[in-house]
Amino acid sequence: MIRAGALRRMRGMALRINRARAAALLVLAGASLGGAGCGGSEGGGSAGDGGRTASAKQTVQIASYKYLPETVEVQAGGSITWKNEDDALHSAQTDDGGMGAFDTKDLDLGDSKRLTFEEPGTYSYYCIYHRFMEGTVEVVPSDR
Ligand SMILES: [Cu+2]
Repeated sequence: MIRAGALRRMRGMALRINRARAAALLVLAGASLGGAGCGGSEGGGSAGDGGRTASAKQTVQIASYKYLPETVEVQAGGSITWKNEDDALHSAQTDDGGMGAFDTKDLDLGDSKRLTFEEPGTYSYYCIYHRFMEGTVEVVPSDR
């Protein structure tokens, strides 16, 4: 009888722990959903949270014949600055004519060029001098 009772108590405890864990997971899930809603498409009007999904201002470093980061996300209406930290001439440009086409033109060591992006979309770009250098700009709709 004593053993059976102890067993029941242990089972009860295990059940309570599982319930507590499930509740904690639900709370976590709710929190992350809430966070996404804040910075996402709903756009509740809190300007401070706007930077959570994509910043209005980004910087891409050019170093060791690479764009860093290779993919950069910016809000529509925001800007990206390319800064050349290589001792070689580089550029960042899309093929001509496409929607959202851009071109930083020549960037020498220490040069930087800031471009503004208005049209949401994904744009692949490259360096005119080193075609293996490739990067991507993702312009996401502004929530303002
Ligand atoms: Cu280059």
